[in-house]
Amino acid sequence: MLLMKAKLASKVLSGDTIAAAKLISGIADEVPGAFEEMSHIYPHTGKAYIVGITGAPGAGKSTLTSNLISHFRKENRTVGVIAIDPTSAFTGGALLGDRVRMQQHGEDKDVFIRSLATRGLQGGLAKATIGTIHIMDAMGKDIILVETVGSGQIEIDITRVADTTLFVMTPGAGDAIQMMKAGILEATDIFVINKADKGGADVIKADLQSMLSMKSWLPGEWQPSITLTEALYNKGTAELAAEIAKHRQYLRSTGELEKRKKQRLKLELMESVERLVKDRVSSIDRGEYLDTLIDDLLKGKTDPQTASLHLVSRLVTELGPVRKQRQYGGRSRNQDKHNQSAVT
Ligand SMILES: Nc1nc2c(ncn2[C@@H]2O[C@H](COP(=O)(O)OP(=O)(O)OP(=O)(O)O)[C@@H](O)[C@H]2O)c(=O)[nH]1
Ligand SMILES: [Mg+2]
Repeated sequence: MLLMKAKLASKVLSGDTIAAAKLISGIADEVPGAFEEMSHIYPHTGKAYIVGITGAPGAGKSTLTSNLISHFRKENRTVGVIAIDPTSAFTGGALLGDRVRMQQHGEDKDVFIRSLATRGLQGGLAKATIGTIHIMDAMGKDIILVETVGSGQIEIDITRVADTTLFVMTPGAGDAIQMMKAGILEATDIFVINKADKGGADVIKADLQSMLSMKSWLPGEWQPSITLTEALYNKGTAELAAEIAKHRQYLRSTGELEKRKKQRLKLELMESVERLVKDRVSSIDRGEYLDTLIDDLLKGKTDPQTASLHLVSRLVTELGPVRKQRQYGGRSRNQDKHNQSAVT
């Protein structure tokens, strides 16, 4: 069993996209073996540059992404793309559209495109996205583009995983005002005004500039830049790529890049701890302990704060035996493997 798992990871590392897709699904579905498998992936990560592309539905994110893929491929860079499905019904058809738009890259073995469904994800978007980023990174992808629809908190989420965050806007009413509410001004590194062919791009640019000028900036702080594009006609792609490179250079020279990496690792560590604690809590006395606590809560015998303190102290006493049990389990699995190979 263990042997099989390591095989999957090494397949991923050798560039097997089917194995990679399997592992990504494993993480998204929280298959326990998938996390063990990731231990073989981690040593090969940390090289890729991550660009988040967010914005309203239909703003042109996928068209821009496709243009950026072509641009980076011309520079001989390998590219990974993670398209995060729109969850709501009104954007439900977008996935098919994305496939069509990105189809031209489907034959290129140096481009790996994968979509993630946020619907039904237990651990949320961040965990599955980060896992997929690691896998693509370990496969040697130089740049990873993460497209997500920004229609709520998700666009803020993306800034937690990306090195550079693009926010795609289109000429039209309301956009600039909404941005202020959602805190997007703070979360964005590069603003893209797409569909500039439609006119009105100058108006939105001026709005944006005046909003940016109202903010007070620290000396040397990155001030979001604004790039105009016509993604449908592949105009502005090189300028946008140059802005991304400029921001990357800024992050590198200020130490901010490492800071963002650390933030991501912290997020991942905390999620892992959360999963571990929840798993352990649910398994104390085969779940009976938790049931009893919940009953006590229902009857008003205790409150969540007090109950959680009890729970944590119980967990501390449980951890010793649990660890021993696991070590024993590990030996017994190896033993099985041994027996198996002796038979064959
Ligand atoms: N006129 C014009 N249309 C564009 C431009 N860029 C994209 N479009 C069109 O806008 C529509 C939406 O483009 P997408 O790239 O799918 O937009 P998206 O932001 O990925 O959309 P979702 O993934 O559904 O949120 C398509 O019909 C594109 O052809 C542009 O620069 N000008
Ligand atoms: Mg799209």
